[in-house]
Amino acid sequence: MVSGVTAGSEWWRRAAVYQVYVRSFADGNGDGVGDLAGVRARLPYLHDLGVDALWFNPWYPSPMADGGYDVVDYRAIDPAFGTLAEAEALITDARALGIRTIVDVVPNHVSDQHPWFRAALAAGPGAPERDWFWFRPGGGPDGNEAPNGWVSNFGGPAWTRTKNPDGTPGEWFLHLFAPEQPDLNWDHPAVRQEHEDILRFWFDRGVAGVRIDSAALLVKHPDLPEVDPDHAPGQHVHVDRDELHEIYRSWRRLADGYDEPRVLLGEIWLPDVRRMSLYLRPDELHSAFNLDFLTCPWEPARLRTSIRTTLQMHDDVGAPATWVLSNHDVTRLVTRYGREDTSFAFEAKRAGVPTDLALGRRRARAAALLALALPGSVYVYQGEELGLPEVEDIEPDRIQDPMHFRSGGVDPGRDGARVPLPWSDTATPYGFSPPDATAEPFLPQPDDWAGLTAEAQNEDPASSLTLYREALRIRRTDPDLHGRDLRWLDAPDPGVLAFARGARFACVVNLSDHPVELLAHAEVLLTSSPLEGERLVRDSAAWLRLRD
Ligand code: TEU
Repeated sequence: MVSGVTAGSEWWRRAAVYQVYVRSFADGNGDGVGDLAGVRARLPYLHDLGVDALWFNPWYPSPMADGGYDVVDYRAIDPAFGTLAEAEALITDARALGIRTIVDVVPNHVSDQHPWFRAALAAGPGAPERDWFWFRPGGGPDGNEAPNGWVSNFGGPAWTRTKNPDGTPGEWFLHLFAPEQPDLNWDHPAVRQEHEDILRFWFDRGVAGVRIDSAALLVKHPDLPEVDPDHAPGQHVHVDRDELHEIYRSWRRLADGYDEPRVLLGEIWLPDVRRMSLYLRPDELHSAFNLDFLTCPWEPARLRTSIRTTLQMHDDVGAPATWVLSNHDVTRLVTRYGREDTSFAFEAKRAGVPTDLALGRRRARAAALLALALPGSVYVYQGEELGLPEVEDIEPDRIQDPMHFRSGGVDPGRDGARVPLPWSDTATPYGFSPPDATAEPFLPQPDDWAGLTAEAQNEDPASSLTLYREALRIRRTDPDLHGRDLRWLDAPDPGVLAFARGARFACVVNLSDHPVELLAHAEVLLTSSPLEGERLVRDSAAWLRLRD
C-alpha cells in the first residue's frame, strides 16, 4: 500500500513531517502521560492524515526539568513512555505504513543527573571528568561571582555554583538553558565520539534521521570571554561559531554511510538566514527549520519577503526550503493570529493579551494552505491540524516549563502549547487517556474542547482536520506540487499573495482587509473559508487549478 510516503532516497526534500510531543500525544497506560503505546495505537490516524514522517521530541530517560531536553541516557526510553523494544516496534510499524521516524538528539547539554555530570561533580575540581563540561572557578575574593556574564536562554545567569564533595562552595558550571542542563564541552574528543555513537545507535535501529537540538550552540570560545556585540561572523562566543561546521561534516559522513542515507535536520535559530544556509551546504546538514517563517507576522509584505529569501538562500546551497508554522516552543497559531501583534518573539510572550480566536482560526487555516503549497518540506506540530488554541489559564501549581520559573513568572512558558491532545468524548481527558485511567492528564485540558477532538472533526467537512487531511492529500498526489519551482503571480491587490506551481496549480492568500476576486481558474481545489461567489474573503486562502 502506498501511503503518505515519498519514494526515493531524497524523500526529505518534500516531506510532510508531523511533530510528536510524546508526553502530550496519547496516553496508552492511563497514567496521565502520553507514551509510545499511545502513539502506536494512533498510527492509523497519522496514516490517514497523510504525513511522511514523525519527529519525536526527546523520549529518553529524563527528570523532565525541561520536558525531556534534559537527557540522562541517550540510548534508552523514559519508563513513563515505554521501552526500547516498544520504540523499535513503533519505528517498524510506522515504516510499514510508509511513515519514517526522526528522533531528537540533544548534543549541547545533558541532564544534571546524567552519569557524566554526576561523575564530574563527584570527582571534584581539576579532575579530568570535569573537562567534559565547562567548570570554572568563580570570580571575586570568595569565588562567588559567576565566571562571566553570559545569560541563560531561559533567563538569569548561565552559571550555577557547585558544592565540593566535602560540602564547601565549589566551582561554577555553564548552562545555556536551565541549571539542570549543564553544557557539554565540544572541544573534548570523548564528547564528539559519544555523540557519533549515539547517532549510530539510532540509525542502526532504523530511524530515518535526527533533529539536532540547539544545533548552533555546541561550540564555545575556549576562553569563555564576555559577549562582544561587534563580533565578526562566526566569532560569537557561544552561537554559530565557525568550528561547528566540522562537527556536522563528520556527522554527514556518518549519515551517508547508510544504504538509505540518514537525514540531519538542524534546529538553528539565527537571525541571519545567510549564516544559517552555511549549515545546509551539501556536505553538512540536509535541512533546518525555517524559524524566520515561523516567527513572521500575518502581513503580506513580511511573508512574501520571508518566502523569497528562504527560497533564494536554500537554492544557493541546493537544500530544500522548510516551512514551519508552530512547534512545542511557541504560542499556538490560532491564538497568536487572533492578536493585534501576530508575530512571535520569545521576549514578548505574555498571557492575557486580547485575542479573537475566530479570527485566529480563520488565519491559521489560511496559513496552513500557504505553508502546504510551498516547495520544500513542511512540519505540522501535533494539534495544529485540530486548530487547538494556546491554553492560557493553567494553574500556577500545574506549570512545568522552566522558562516560566526562570523568568520569575513573567513569561507564561510553553506549556500552553503542550496540553494533551483531545481525541474523543466531551470532557477531559477527551480520549487522551483510556477510560480506566488512574490519573488525570499531566497538564489540565480546557472544558470547552469537545468540538476540537479528532473524533468531532473527523467527518466534518468544515473542520481543521479535514482541511489538513485534504491539503496533505493534494500536496502528495498532485504532480504540480512535486517540483521545486514557484512563480509569483500578479495579485489583484497588494494584500494578496499569489503564486503558481508546476503547470497549473495556484495558491492565493488574501491578507488584505476585504474580499478579492479570485484569479481566472479552471477549478477550485480547496479553500480555507467558503467563497463569496467568486470572491475570496479576507484572511483566507484558495488552491486553484489554472486554465491551460
Ligand atoms: O530550543 C532551543 C532554543 O534555543 C529556543 O527554542 C529557546 O527556547 C529560545 O531561543 C529561548 O530564547 C530547544 C528545544 O526546542 C526546547 O524545547 C528546549 O527547551 C531547548 O532546546 C533546550 O534543550
